[in-house]
Amino acid sequence: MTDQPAGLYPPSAAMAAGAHADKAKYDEMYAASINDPEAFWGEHGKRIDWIKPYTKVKNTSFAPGNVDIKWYEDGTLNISANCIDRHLETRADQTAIIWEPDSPDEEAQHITYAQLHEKTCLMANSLKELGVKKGDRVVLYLPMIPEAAYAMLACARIGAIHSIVFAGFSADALAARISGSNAKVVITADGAPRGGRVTNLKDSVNQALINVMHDCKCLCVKRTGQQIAWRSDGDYWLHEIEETVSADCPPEEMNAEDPLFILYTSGSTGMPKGVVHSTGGYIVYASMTHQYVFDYHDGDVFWCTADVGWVTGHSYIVYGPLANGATTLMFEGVPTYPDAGRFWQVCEKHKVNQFYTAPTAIRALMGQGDSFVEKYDLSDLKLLGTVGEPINPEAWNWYNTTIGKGKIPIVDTWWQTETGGHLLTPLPGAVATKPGSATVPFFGIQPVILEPTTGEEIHETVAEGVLCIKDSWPAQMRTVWGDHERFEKTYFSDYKNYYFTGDGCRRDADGYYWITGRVDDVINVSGHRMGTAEVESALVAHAKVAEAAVVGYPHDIKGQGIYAYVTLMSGEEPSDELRKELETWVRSEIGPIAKPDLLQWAPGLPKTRSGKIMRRILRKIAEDDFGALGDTSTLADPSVVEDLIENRMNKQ
Ligand code: 6R9
Repeated sequence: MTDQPAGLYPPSAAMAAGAHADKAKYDEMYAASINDPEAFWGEHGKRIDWIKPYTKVKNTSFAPGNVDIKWYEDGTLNISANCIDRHLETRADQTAIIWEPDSPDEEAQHITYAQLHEKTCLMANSLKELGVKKGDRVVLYLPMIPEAAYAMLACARIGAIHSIVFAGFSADALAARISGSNAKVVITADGAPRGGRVTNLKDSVNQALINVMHDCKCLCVKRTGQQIAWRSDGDYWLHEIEETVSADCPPEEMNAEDPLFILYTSGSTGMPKGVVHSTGGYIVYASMTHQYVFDYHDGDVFWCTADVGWVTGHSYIVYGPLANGATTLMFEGVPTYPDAGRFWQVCEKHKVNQFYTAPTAIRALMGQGDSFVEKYDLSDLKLLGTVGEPINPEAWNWYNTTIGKGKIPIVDTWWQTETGGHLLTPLPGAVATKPGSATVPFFGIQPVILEPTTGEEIHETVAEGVLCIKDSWPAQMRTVWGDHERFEKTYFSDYKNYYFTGDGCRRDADGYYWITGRVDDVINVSGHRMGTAEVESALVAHAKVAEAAVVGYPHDIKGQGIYAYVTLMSGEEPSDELRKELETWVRSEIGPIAKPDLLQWAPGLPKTRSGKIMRRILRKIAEDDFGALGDTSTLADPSVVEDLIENRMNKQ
């Protein structure tokens, strides 16, 4: 056993020796990245093939009223060429994507770089056939099948902007996103097998398109072969169009600042916003973090278990790994089907070297016992990663001992849809880890902790407050789709001249960062972001609901669960039936991930005299923490709180 202090896990000598960066290298590169960002990113931008090389590197401003972020602004490139074509000379026959289907009985696919090139070109030409041009938006609503990667790369190839909608979102949520980006085409599949059940995606698309006012075509991938309803006009099978188009599609020359994708994410107010990422800086940063953080080496098999519908899937299933010429694994299924050994069976089967997942999955599997792990040979694993939420010590220990056998590093990566890639993370050969801490900044990242009310930067090493970032990095989001003002207001107005992350954070005496959770009304359910405002507006859209307030509460598996307080219209009576009706309603308005875990009938909600709902109190009640409600004297009607507590205790 080691004689290391409890809670500190330094890189093994072997790891440090073989890694892309050891401690000295990390220190040197980090210092260089901060002292002279122009020189640092100018140099590392060269990891990407440019059509026209950049002469300018960084041109960024966080100044109030003038937030403007540009990287490599006079360079041109194509991301699909960087992820495919440039590897063809040396890696044409190397597997680019290993695809593992939902059912272990169905055969896996190994797609080589040469095949990826052909498939992407066919998809790109099919999109062109449907009239898609540079700058047009294409929505993807797909299962985790290779076509999802082809579609992303095909859009990038012809300069179309993709907007992926997680296939678990409802038809209504899909319609809002298709309309919001005025998409020309939506790409979907007939059905999506997941966990042994099949959802009919095409049906959801049909339903969504009824509510879309502009003309939007639908390109459909045949996945299951099930019966589907075809619209009278505007529907196309991918395999049919592909028969008519060329298998060669020259990549479009894109400016570094041309948008690559839009990805909707939840915020503290209003409806989800379309986060816009651009081309040059994004791919430099996604590929560099993929290489250094996972210590990816040629020939390794890398598996990120996220869905491509989330940013993690964008950066670390598709763009980062493929830009590095990696072999990336794409999994269609779920961790518990056919049983809780599925992840480990896939690791053994495909000799996975780096495995990257979310704490919620680890907690769910940990609860099923070790026998599901012990059946499989996990000796190819060299590194484990986590993302999405803070990892609790029990889950960390289980991941470390049961999966990693106490021998391999765990990288806890903190980042966001908005950041495009990892910002706080250990490099496995360089940084000693502490369970529960995302440790230290990646190259070029200057985290600061501000006192929340004054906005003053806390310079002492030991600090607690809100986490902001002082200066731009290449993969930073550029704007909110169609609403630059909202971009400035959301991220740059509470704390001037900083990027505000929305997270609370503590810095310890060693300078390590510990994320303490969101400080806004965003909750983190199974690693997925959900705005409480979104769930509230779905609830109040129901005819029988007068008012609703939604908060997060601690949940053993999901991290946070959704707790909804619902006030009914007068004349309506609470019932189990109505509770079910409301749950189904939220599922159809947003999707299954937004379904309240607990729904409490609230005759009234605690409000200030000015009518503001006091969420602080609702959070405490949801947490069963009745002793710490704080000051309730400003409430318009304090008796409301007693009612809520009583009902909570009766677990109605
Ligand atoms: C990549 C991703 C972002 C929010 C973020 C924070 C939480 C993500 C974390 C983490 C603690 C980590 N978060 N990684 N909290 N430790 N390693 O998850 O993006 O869906 O936009 O969520 O998730 O609260 O602000 P996104």
